[in-house]
Amino acid sequence: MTREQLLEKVKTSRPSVTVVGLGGAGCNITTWIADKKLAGGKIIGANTDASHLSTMTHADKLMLLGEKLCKGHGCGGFPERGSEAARENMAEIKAELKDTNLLFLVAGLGGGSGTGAIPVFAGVGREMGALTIACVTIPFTIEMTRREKARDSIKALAENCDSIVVIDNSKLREVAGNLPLKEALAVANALVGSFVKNITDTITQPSLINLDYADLRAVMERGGISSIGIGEGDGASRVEKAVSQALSTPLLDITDISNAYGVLIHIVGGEDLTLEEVAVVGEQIMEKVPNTKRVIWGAKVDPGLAGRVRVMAVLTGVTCPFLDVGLRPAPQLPKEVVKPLREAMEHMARAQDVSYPRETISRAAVFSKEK
Ligand SMILES: Nc1nc2c(ncn2[C@@H]2O[C@H](COP(=O)(O)OP(=O)(O)OP(=O)(O)O)[C@@H](O)[C@H]2O)c(=O)[nH]1
Ligand SMILES: [Mg+2]
Repeated sequence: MTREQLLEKVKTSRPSVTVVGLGGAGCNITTWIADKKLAGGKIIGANTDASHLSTMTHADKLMLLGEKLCKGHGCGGFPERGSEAARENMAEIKAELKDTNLLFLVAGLGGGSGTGAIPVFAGVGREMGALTIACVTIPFTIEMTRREKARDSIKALAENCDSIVVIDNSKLREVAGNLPLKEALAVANALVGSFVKNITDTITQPSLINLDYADLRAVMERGGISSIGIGEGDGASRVEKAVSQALSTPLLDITDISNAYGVLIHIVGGEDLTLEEVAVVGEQIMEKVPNTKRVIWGAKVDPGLAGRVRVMAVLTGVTCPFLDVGLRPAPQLPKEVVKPLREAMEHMARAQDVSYPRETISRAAVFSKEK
C-alpha cells in the first residue's frame, strides 16, 4: 500500500458521527453543541414544533416531524403522538442515518415529541448497525407525572439503544447550586452537550489520547444505563479534587459505582497537564471501580484551561433504583478490551516530545495488566 492509499484509508475509515436533537430540550442541547462547533460530526434537529425548530440556526439538517399529524405544532406532552409523528418521516430518517457509525440521540424526556420520537430513531440506528447512544435528561422531581413517563420511556428505549446516558435534572442542584429553572436547564444542556462533544472530538480529531471507536463500542454496546460525573480542580491537588468531585456527584443516583460494567474517562487540562497527572486520574478512578477491565481514555489539551484539570467519568452499565434497566447478554467481546494505558501514554509522550518518567511507566504497566 502506498502512503497516499494509506492516507485515503485513514480518511474513509474514520467513524461517521451523527447527533440528533429531538423535541424542544433535545434541540436546545444540540444548539449548545453546534455553537461550540462539532468537528467531524453531523448535527440534525428534529421536532414536531416548527417554530422551535426554526430557532436551530447551526444544524446541518432540520427535520419537521409528523407534518401531517401535528401540523407544525408540538405534541402537547403525548409521547404516542411523538412516535407516530416520527414514523411519518421514516424514509427521511433512514436516508439521513444511512452511513452513520456512531449515533447520539439527545432528548429531554417527559414531553411528547422527544420522548416519543427517540425510540423510533433508535430503532433505525440499530437496524443500520450504528453504535446508538441515547443521551437523555429526566424531569425534576416536581414534574411528577412527566418523571413517571420518562421512566417508562427509558425501559422502552433500552430495547433499541446500546447505552442510555441519563442525567437527572433533580441532581443538578448538587453540581450547580440552587439555580433558577432556566439556568439549571442550561447547566444540563452544557453537561449533555459536553459529553457528546468530548467523545466526538476525541474520536474524530487528533487528541492527546485518542478514543478509539472499537474501544467505545466495547464499553457501551451491552446496553443499560450510564451515569456521568464531572469534576474540576486547580492548585496543587487539582487532580485529586477533580476526580473526587466527578465520582462523588454522579448526575444520576446509582446504587454501587464499584459494579459498573465499563468506564470512560475524559481529561482536559491546560498546556501544563502532565503525563503523571493523567496516570493519577486513572489510578484513582480505577480504585473506585475495581470490578471492570473495560476502561477507555480520552485526553485533550485546552490552552484556555491553564492551571486547571477537568475530568469527566462515564460509568456504563450501572444500576439505578429508579430506572431498573439491566444489561443485554454479553456479546462476543475481544479478549483484551482495555486500551493499555501504557500504550496510550507512549503515544502521548511521542506527541508531546517529552521523556517518560520511570515511575509513570511502572504505574501505567499496572493499569494495562489483566486483572
Ligand atoms: N436539559 C433541558 N431540559 C429541558 C429543556 N426544556 C425542557 N426540558 C425538560 O425536558 C422535558 C421535555 O420537554 P420538551 O423537550 O420541551 O418536550 P418535547 O419533547 O418538545 O415535547 P412536546 O413539547 O410535548 O411536543 C421537560 O419536562 C423538562 O424536564 C432544556 O432546554 N434543557
Ligand atoms: Mg416541544
